[in-house]
Amino acid sequence: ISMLSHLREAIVRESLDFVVQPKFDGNNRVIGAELLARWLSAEYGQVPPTTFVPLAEHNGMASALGNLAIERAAQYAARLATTGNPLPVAVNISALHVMDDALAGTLRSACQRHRITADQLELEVTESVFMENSRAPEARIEHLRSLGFRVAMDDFGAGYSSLGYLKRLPFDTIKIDRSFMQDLEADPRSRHLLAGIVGLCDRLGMETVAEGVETKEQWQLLQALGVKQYQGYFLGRPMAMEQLIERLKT
Ligand code: G
Ligand code: G
Ligand code: MN
Ligand code: NA
Repeated sequence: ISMLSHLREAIVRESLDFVVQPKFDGNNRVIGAELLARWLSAEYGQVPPTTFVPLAEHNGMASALGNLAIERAAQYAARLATTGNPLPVAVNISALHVMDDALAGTLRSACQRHRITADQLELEVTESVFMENSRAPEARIEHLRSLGFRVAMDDFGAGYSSLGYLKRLPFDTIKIDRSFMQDLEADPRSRHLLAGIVGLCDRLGMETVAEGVETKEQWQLLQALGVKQYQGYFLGRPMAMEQLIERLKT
């Protein structure tokens, strides 16, 4: 049997795991968490999401995977709130799923069942949402935002990023791709670009998150460049929800 049929079964049986990676403010306080899918297969071992997410997307399972993630994100957001930390939980949403008519209803239903408000969920979409959809995704994303869900542009600067996307759509947050962090110390051009993106987003009323912060040196440089939100191995790796709750107690 193929990996695809095992993946289909894992999704149908809801046997994927979800870890969370915290996001931090400049004072190292946790301000939210991103949900990340993990698949431990009996046949293939730990399969990376860079393998199984595209496999799901290319085989009609983008929404099924996304629905599982939304359900878990809502559950985790409710859990965080009961521990006194009503932090938003961010969920990665495939470009195809954004255009699914059922998405808004799925999100609202998850919020109702878990007794959370829309602003306790954040949707992370990549710029591929603009390239893979022939119909304009603006209306869908505006609708989701009008319902109170926060929407972030993920991996900004990774691909054929166009400033036009920022013009077309007011995102709540821009997540600056980790490729910018990698040469931050060595390359002044990267620093100028990053500072420019942060300034631009400030003026457009969008928050910025630096992703993939791996070293103290990068983190210090980012502080100096005006970044206010951070994510990356230096500050916190993806972890089980229980671990995050323990960490929030200290
Ligand atoms: O967690 P990790 O760095 O291994 O994730 C690799 C890629 O898989 C990232 O692009 C991430 O956004 C994506 N990813 C992780 N979990 C999910 C998920 O639940 N849904 C979708 N659509 N993508 C995910
Ligand atoms: O595309 P997206 O930003 O959703 O991808 C998140 C992925 O990035 C996850 O797979 C996560 O494991 C990974 N990640 C998170 N922090 C870091 C980091 O500091 N360095 C690297 N290389 N990857 C990271
Ligand atoms: Mn993401
Ligand atoms: Na990202």
